[in-house]
Amino acid sequence: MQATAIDINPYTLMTDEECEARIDVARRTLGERLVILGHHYQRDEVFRHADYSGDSLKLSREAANSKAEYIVFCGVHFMAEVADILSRPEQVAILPDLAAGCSMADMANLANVQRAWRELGQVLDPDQSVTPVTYINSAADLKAFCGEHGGIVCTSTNARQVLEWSFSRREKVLFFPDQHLGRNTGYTMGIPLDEMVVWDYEQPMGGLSEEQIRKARIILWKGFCSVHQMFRPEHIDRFKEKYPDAKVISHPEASFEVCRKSDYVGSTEYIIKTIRASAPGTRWLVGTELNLVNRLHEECKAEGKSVHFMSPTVCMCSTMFRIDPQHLLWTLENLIDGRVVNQVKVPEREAELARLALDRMLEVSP
Ligand code: CIZ
Ligand code: SF4
Repeated sequence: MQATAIDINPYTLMTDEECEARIDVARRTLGERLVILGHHYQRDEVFRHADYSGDSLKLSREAANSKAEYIVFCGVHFMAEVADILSRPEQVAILPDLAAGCSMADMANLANVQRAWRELGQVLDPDQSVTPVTYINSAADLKAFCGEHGGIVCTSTNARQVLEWSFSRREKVLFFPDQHLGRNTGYTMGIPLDEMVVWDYEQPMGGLSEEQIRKARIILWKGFCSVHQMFRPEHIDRFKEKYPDAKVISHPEASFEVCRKSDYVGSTEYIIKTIRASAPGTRWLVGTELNLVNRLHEECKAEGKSVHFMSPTVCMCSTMFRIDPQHLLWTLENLIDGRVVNQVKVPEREAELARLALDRMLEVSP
């Protein structure tokens, strides 16, 4: 049996600088047994220690290909679950702070989705006519639900390809938990707004009439990201008044109105690529998480590009922010002592079904 883990408390009193040097030592000590994956929304003090950085699609591929014994995921809970599901059974996925969840992912749960499926069954046969699509920002049991019902996972990078795959099989999609990603993607594929209805999971039949359900192509779960909902069309208008030549780029988790007013819409990987490829001197207004925008600002200023954050108020993802150098160091020093703390392990049957839905996604992804 493993001895008790090292207490976290003394670590919480350490400064970021003290942690930094010890994290470097720990990484060297663990060598190839360890891989650290860092999501784009991580704060700099953590992000700089990542062996690989990316969005959840890229990082899930890194997890699937990694040979390391320990996969330490600096991101949020659903990402560590995906790493566990796609890695080999003997590999261990770790989330440095288990309280790092995602408020959007929490807006859909298995009981609510199963109820929606049953209620849709009063109007049509969902297993014949509806593909369940879950955004990767969701718990593993929802990915398993999709695996079991002929459905699929998507990320903001591959949402279009995933919806095309879904419509080639069944006439409708139930899309959860993010209504905005579903609506913004559906609209660019030519689906009119009145054929995308919102399923309010707190109401019987999602608050919809039989006719609305029959007519709908996409049934959008009433979920959203608390960070991306802060961006408003007025922010874009005000910026454009000041800088008429500026370019606007937004994440598809932002509202329909914000995305319509943006010149470009896409995932974090897309945002980074587009800004990096732009001409020197370009001015950008960016609607996504603050840590990423700040890093782009720093990186691009040498080329004379200026990168601005869309909201006048500071909006960071507070759960991503929970991963700090103190928790990362605590995790690594426990590993050096032979103890695994904060492992994320998806039950076997659930993982098997979730893998089905994730594999379908990886196959159709660009
Ligand atoms: O898929 C991801 O990693 C998230 C949450 C955002 C993005 O667009 O990269
Ligand atoms: Fe979840 Fe939004 Fe944070 Fe992404 S930015 S992890 S969707 S709460």
